[in-house]
Amino acid sequence: MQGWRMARTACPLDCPDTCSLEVAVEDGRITRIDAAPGNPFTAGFICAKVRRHDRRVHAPERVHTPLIRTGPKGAAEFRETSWDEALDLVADRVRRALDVDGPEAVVPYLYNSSAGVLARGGLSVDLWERLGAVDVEATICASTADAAWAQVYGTMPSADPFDLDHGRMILVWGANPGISNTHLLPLLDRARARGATLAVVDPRRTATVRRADLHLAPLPGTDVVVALAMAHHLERAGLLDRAVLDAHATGVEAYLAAAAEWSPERAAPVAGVAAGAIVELAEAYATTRPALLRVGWGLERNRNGGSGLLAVLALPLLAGQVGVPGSGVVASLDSPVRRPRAGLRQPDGTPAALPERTVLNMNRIGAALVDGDGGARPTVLFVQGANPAVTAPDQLAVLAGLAREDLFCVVHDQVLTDTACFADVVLPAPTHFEVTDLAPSYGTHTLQRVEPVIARVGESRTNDEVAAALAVRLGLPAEPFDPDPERLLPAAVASGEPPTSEDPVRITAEPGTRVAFRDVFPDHEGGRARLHDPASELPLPRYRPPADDRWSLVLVSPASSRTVNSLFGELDASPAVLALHPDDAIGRGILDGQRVRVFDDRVSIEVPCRLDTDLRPGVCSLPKGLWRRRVEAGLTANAFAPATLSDLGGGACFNDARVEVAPA
Ligand SMILES: Nc1nc2c(c(=O)[nH]1)N[C@H]1C(S)=C(S)[C@@H](COP(=O)(O)OP(=O)(O)OC[C@H]3O[C@@H](n4cnc5c(=O)[nH]c(N)nc54)[C@H](O)[C@@H]3O)O[C@H]1N2
Ligand SMILES: Nc1nc2c(c(=O)[nH]1)N[C@H]1C(S)=C(S)[C@@H](COP(=O)(O)OP(=O)(O)OC[C@H]3O[C@@H](n4cnc5c(=O)[nH]c(N)nc54)[C@H](O)[C@@H]3O)O[C@H]1N2
Ligand code: SF4
Ligand SMILES: [Mo]
Repeated sequence: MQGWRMARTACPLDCPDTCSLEVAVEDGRITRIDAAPGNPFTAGFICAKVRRHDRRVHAPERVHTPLIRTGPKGAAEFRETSWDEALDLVADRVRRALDVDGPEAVVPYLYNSSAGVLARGGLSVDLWERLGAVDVEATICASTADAAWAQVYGTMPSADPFDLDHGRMILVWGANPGISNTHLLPLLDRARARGATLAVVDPRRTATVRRADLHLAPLPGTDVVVALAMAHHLERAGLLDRAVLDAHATGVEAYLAAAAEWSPERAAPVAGVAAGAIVELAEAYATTRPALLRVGWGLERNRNGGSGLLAVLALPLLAGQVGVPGSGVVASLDSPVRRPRAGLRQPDGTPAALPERTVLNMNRIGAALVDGDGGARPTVLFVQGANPAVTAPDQLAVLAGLAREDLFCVVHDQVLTDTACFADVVLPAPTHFEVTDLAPSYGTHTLQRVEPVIARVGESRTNDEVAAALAVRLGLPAEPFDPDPERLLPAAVASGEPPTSEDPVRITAEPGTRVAFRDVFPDHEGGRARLHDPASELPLPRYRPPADDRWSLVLVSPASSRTVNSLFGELDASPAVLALHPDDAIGRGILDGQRVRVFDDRVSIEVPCRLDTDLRPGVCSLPKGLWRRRVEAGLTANAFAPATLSDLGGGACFNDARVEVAPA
């Protein structure tokens, strides 16, 4: 590919925006990446990370050929090898494990949330399903929020981000669009310029909070009592919209009975906010019409995550904020990992013929690797599109598991990640600039074509190609595993034709056409929202105090502008910094810039500390997605994150980490 040209594609990274990209290619290398026109949500700009994505595509860390381990586990010593040797070895070890240890000892850890539909939900999923290997549930992100949405609203689609143009009030709850959903910011600014009120519920003063009229900074994990107290106040102040509740909700009295236990005065000390601030927010939300709620994932990542979401998602009905443009909820439009797989299990695979599989919650991967976590101890781990050494909870257990001499570990990735350092076999994967795929958006209504704008770097193979090659070696029929994307793409699109190179951006719903309880309704009985679901594991929201109160600081690990999860983490070598509120520093004798020890009873790390008034007292922060090299001990925030599960959907509890901090 000699010469200079412009090419067009889309960004399928795990980010709600799903930008349309214009890429300059010179002599086969990417030299510039910017926003492409034609996408109403993302035209104009892209994030700084992806503007420099070429540094990763053409990075020295890129894996170019399959690798086989030559040194001790974790030492990252490998020799290059051929695909045939690597695949024969992997297939042989998988076959042996299936026969000798049983399918429950073969663990495919597939996530691929930063890749297109085929890479995520394609043949790889089919392969492990057919082999009867362990079914690793993708619970590390959004599973709590998705379960809560399903409980309250069923399959009802969420509002469109462009509905912000109609809201007189925007309530952002547990989301940080300035970092993780940047194309929402211009819409928030436009709403502000029109005179709309902006309120934010977040323990930190984010860039969004700095634009806001109202800010409530509850302690992480206490959203449930804040939202129930808002509901309680609406009832006692006569601000409930009884007509809307009668028409569109069930379980109202049970919900209000749960809320009756949480007056703002009782909720205030639990959440660490003023009762008056809860009342003010409740009244503003109920009386400014229309008001639009934007919920993020910040409130799901703790023991009360399901309760928090159930309580918050009821507010639009209680306040009657439904039925007109600019009301309702902007949530995840399409969950990052639940992508259309219908049709991909073709052509001969009927679900009935599939073997029974053991289920493993992804958040328990550490315990599972170490001792089986109550089930079989894995002997084969196949990691694809994930970096659990730095993204899963209970990092000590994950690293101990990865270091097991008797675990055969395969990692399929683009670069030598912290997880790949432990692999017996590393397989090179292409970036999305090298493949054909589809990128659906979970933050706006688009479906786009992902194009190969450059040739494959090195000998990389797609997830589907690897699945196809392993399927043949493991005795499965070749035809259903044909990895040609042009064959698979139409099957991945639920309705209509997939977008084409000539027409790469498909708008899947026009703004203003999915107004809740006007155009779209829950698929529950009577088209009603369920505020109480007796059939659920969590029928009503409820508050549970922290399980462990020995350590006084909550450690949160929010998304940072430098990485998407841990992707791009290799490009930053600076030491990780702990952010701490000055009030928490003074009593501990900690000065700005000083080295501190962050510890609990199992883990101790040393990092520089930055005093930061943007945090609320009682909460400290390390970014999510750090690579191990960023901290001397090789342990990140995930070492403090418990592998406990949320109260709904088995979700991760990263923000239930509790630590103490002292001068180093
Ligand atoms: N640049 C960038 N963009 C990303 C990502 C990234 O890593 N980097 N990750 C992508 C992915 S995978 C996801 S899931 C989304 C996440 O998108 P967001 O949900 O916006 O991101 P988070 O940073 O997880 O959390 C949002 C906010 O919740 C706050 N928070 C923490 N705990 C609580 C709590 O208990 N209650 C409340 N009310 N707020 C709380 C945090 O302080 C944070 O400001 O972003 C996506 N976009
Ligand atoms: N402490 C803390 N940890 C967290 C969170 C938190 O809030 N706090 N949040 C969590 C969240 S929201 C998420 S979504 C998870 C994400 O957790 P992971 O999915 O484990 O993390 P990523 O860093 O996104 O890893 C994706 C990897 O896939 C590779 N990749 C990209 N495309 C392809 C492809 O097509 N094929 C293959 N084979 N590989 C590919 C990338 O190079 C990258 O290394 O992390 C969680 N971890
Ligand atoms: S990571 Fe998000 S903001 Fe950045 S280019 Fe991709 S879709 Fe756009
Ligand atoms: Mo996520």
